[in-house]
Amino acid sequence: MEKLPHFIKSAYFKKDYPPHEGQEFAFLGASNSGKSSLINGILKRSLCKTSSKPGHTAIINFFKWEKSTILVDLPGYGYAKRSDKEQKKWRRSIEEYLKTRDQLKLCFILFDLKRGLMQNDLDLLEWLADLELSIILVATKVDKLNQKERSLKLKNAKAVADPLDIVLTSSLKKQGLDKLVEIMHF
Ligand SMILES: Nc1nc2c(ncn2[C@@H]2O[C@H](COP(=O)(O)OP(=O)(O)O)[C@@H](O)[C@H]2O)c(=O)[nH]1
Ligand SMILES: [Mg+2]
Repeated sequence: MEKLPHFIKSAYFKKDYPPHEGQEFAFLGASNSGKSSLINGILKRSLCKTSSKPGHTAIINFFKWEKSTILVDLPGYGYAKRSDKEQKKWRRSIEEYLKTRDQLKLCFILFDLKRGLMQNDLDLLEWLADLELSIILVATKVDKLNQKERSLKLKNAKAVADPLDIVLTSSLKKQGLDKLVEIMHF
């Protein structure tokens, strides 16, 4: 019997993606938006490396979660210290994945609620919509805000993201993760 969950592999390009007949859910967002922490929260294991130093890799990581479901940690964007060459490699890598991965069922786009939606996030939203991919917006680290700040930030984000819905999460407090699980099981 296969042990679940587990890390499958890392890849830059399609030739190295793991073959399988199940479905994939991708996690996208700026560096430091909390992608790896959220994936660990869903896996209920610390399999995915998290970091307070953003943007150190531009690699795609595949994690097997359930029998026929794989979670994909895509490299974060908007990391200014990346060189032009790295930036190009990042774009090629992420673009190839989004354009060619038949198993991709849904993209979760994460953003730190305290920072709000940034231009990079909006560009990504537009790009994914052009590719006709399904999108769910996920606000992260909501534990950093009190109730009042939270509703204000959410209101601002909703105004920009309309008509997309936003799921509120905190990996730290294990909030909202069940909602994401529910969406993936739907
Ligand atoms: N307060 C708080 N911090 C978080 C949360 N999720 C992630 N972080 C922190 O944010 C930083 C970046 O997280 P990480 O998961 O590595 O983000 P990634 O770069 O998008 O994969 C780390 O220092 C985490 O500890 C959360 O729910 N609450
Ligand atoms: Mg990460």
